[in-house]
Amino acid sequence: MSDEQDKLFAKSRAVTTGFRFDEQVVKVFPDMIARSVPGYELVVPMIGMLARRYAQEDTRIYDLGCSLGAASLAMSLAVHTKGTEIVAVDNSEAMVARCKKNVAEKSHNLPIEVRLQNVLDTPVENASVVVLNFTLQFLERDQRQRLINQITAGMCADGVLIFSEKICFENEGEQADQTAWHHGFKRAQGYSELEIAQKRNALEDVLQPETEATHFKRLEAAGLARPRRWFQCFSFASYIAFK
Ligand code: GEK
Repeated sequence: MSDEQDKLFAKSRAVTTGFRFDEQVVKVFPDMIARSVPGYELVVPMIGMLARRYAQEDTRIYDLGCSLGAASLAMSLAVHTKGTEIVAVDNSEAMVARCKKNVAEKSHNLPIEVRLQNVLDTPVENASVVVLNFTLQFLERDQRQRLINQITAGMCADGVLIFSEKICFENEGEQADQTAWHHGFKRAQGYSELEIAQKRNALEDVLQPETEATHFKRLEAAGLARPRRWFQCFSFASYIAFK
C-alpha cells in the first residue's frame, strides 16, 4: 500500500501551490522521495552507519521529521549500544499513523517511540545522535536557529547532529546547472515536464533551501563544531556536526 507510484502531479491541476504531507502523499511517499531526491536511498542506510559510530549507551537518538520512519528503522538495525532508544517525531498525522504501522511490522533492535509533534515543541534530552533528514528545509527560516539551538542544548558531550537538505548556491550559473541536473534526474525517473513543473510550484513556498554557508553559520552560532559534508548529489547534501 505504501509502495504506490507517485502520480500526484501527473494531471494538470488548477491549484498547485501549498504542498502538504497528507494521506495522498503518504500513500506514494517511498516512491516519491526515491524518484525526487537523488541519493536518498543511499543516505538512509549511511545515516544508520553513522549512528552506529556515534550512538552512546543509555542515550537517545532523535529522528526529527521522521515521515515513515526510514532513518529510524535504518538506525535501529545498525546501532548496537546498550540502553539506546529512538524517538521519531513528525507533525503530519497521516505520516505518523503509517510510521507506527511500519515500526510495528518491520524488524528493529532498538525501541522506537513514534510521536505526533512539531519538532519545535520536541524536548531534546540526553541525545547522542540527532537526525534531521530533509526536514529543516520545511521550517520557516526564522525558526531554524531556535530548533538547532534546542537540539544542541539537549545533546550530550560528543553528540552529533546529522542533517540532510536541499541546498541552494550563491553563484547563479551553478544554481542553474544544479537545477537542470536535478530536473534531468527527475526526467530519468519517469516524471513528465508537467509533473516536474507542478511539483516545483507546489513546493515553492513550502521548501526553502539555503546555502551551505548559511547552514554552517547557524551550526556555529548554536555551538556545534566541525561541520562536514559527507554526501552530495546535485543540490542534495548531507552533513554531520559535533558538540
Ligand atoms: C526520511 N526524514 O524518510 N515538525 C515535525 N515534522 C515536520 C515539520 C515540523 N515542524 N515540518 C515538516 N515535517 C524522512 C524524510 S520528509 C522530506 C523527511 C521530504 C515533516 C513532514 O511532515 C515530512 O514527513 C518530513 O518532515 C519531511 O528519512 O518529503 O522531502
